[in-house]
Amino acid sequence: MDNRPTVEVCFTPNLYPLHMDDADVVVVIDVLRATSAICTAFANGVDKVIPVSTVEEAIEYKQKGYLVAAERKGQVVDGFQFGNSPYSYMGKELKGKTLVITTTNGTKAFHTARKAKEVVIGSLINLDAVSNFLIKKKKNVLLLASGWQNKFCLEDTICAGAIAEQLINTGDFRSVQDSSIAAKYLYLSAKENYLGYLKSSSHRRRLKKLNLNEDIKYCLTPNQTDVVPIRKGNYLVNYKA
Ligand code: 3SL
Repeated sequence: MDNRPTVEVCFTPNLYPLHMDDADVVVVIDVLRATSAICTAFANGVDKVIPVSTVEEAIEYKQKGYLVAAERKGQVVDGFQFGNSPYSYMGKELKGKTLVITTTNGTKAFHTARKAKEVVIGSLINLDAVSNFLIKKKKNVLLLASGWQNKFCLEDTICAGAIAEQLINTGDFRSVQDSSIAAKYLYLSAKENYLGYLKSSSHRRRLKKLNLNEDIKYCLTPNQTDVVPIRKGNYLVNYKA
């Protein structure tokens, strides 16, 4: 009998109930752009991130004086200072602060996994860091792609495939589901040129129309930071070994 922990991929949040019982650690992935933005915020010294699902919750935090970001359909929601661009989270003024954020899909996926034992944030920009964190844990991992409004997204699946590949290559993990095999093959086809591979993907086109090309390039550049945001209560902190 093979007792090695599993690493599996869930293509969209609405499939999560089918996978959740197999997971000790859930990795929420939203490459374009929520989890890339969250990793960037930690890399630039943000202390805590509180992901919330709705704009109403975000407004409540804003009224209490928090620094709050809100994005819907790729754009900053009226009345908020920040949206979902990683470039908004590179300033020194955010150091030591708590950031509250709501996004179309990423923070909803975080909420979907709220009952998971452990939740971690993954993206291409912290690919090796999050993979090494999971390799050390040696627990059953579920890679949850945030998708777009519960539809499949190529970039999140490719990132899931990249993480799965690193775990499998250690020999300490196994994958049994076809979603994981598919994610791995998509990653292997894309890994030499993420930008080119995703050229006609729906979210890349959506963000390009909003003139967010620089965000796309940034989010598709692997290993720019070694932060590993982990859930603690209802918020995220950067894991420190
Ligand atoms: O869906 C999300 O959470 C966002 O990342 C979408 S967007 O990149 O801001 O359009």
